[in-house]
Amino acid sequence: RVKSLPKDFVWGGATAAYQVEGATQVDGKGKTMWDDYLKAQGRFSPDPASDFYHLYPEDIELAKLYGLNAIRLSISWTRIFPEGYGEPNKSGVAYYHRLFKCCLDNGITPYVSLHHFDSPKTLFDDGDWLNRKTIDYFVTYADFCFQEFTEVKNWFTINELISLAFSQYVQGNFPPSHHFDVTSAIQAEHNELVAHARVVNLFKDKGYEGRIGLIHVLQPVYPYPNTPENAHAAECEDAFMNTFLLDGTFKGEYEPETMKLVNEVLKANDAHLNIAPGDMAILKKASTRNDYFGMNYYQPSFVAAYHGESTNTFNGTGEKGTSSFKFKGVGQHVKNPEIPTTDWDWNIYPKGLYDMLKRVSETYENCKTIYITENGLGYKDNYAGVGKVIDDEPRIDFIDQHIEALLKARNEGVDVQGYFVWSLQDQFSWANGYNKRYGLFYVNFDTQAREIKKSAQWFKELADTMPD
Ligand code: BGP
Repeated sequence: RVKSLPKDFVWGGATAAYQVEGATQVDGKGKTMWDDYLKAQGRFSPDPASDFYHLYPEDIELAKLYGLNAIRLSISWTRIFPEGYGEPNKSGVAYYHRLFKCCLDNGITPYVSLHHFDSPKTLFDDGDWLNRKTIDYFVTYADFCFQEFTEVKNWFTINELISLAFSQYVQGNFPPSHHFDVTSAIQAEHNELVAHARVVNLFKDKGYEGRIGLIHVLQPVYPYPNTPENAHAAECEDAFMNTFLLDGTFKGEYEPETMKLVNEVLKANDAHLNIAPGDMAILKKASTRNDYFGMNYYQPSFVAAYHGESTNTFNGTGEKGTSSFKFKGVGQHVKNPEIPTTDWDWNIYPKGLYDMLKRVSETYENCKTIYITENGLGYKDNYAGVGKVIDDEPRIDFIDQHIEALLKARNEGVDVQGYFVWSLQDQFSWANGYNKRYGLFYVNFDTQAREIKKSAQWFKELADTMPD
């Protein structure tokens, strides 16, 4: 089964600050939009998570031992600016210097995002990305990080703009839990794009050293069954979830064909988008200045037309078959019986990764180098005891098939230069908690002990195929 990796391939594991660090109330950290929300929800706590705040040396050491050469991290905005703005918090700044140093000392290159779903509570209360002041504060925070963390050479502005907007305002499983508030969703998508573009422009105008880009999760949409009506539903969902953001990022304009479909979605939901004067010029300017693109890929959706009222249920427990999603005037998610699914009802379809890589590289000439910045399998791993390797064969199969799809696209000319598995170590999942594990390394959340999974050994084997 073992294939080989290309020379200089970036081979990493991904994390996000709030999902791994824990230590949410130490060293002057401010609250994010999650702290009070999770407390009120009472299902699980972000403390101590994987206690990465204290145990990062161990995790970086494991990464090195198992053949990784890169890690995705995010900076928690509220460790640096507890309120989102104002005076920087020295201990937060010092923590990230220690963390980056540890990575670099071990030959693990850090790829760092500035925002991974963790808006400061103060700004969240004031409208989050719907309030344009958040954009200004984000630019100031970004500028501070570029000046301060000169040891970082690979930056991403925002992680998964669509997941944040969609989960907050359509699916309702992220705070503030709105359902089918389509106006807020599309506005948040647009405002986050403006924030990203302003940061890219600043990075380039000020001549900071290094590379910058953003991360989109791409979820291909296939009609099922393939009828003309369902094909149209798939196009609408695709425009709303993928094309709107890709156009905004790499063309600096929303193509007429994209807007036709997006407007159809907005109209069916009595929603509207407000584009402020000057926004499109900002997007245009940034559209040629991204050094690379981070693509996250998990699954496609299969869609049939739907014109009834919107309704959804979210499977956040891993009880197979409990999710449903019906979006008025867009479509409903259906099960394609030929496609296997996870316990959380996510479709397993590696070809979707290949399809998306081809599409992005063929459609967007400003999209240069691509890194797969997340891909992995949420799975209920079976703990085997202290010091015992955990058998996670289904995860190996999943990663193996996706690497295969990546290499196929690469062989056909798509410039993919790296792969980050989600996730490096087990961590908590925003809307699912601690039983949805993704890590190469198992975390015993009672003791914080790390155990090795077979997938980590497999990862190492593949790393060893890379030519020197
Ligand atoms: C992405 C996020 C990650 C992560 C992952 C898995 O959307 O960037 O933060 O959590 O998906 O999703 P989940 O935790 O919902 O299974």
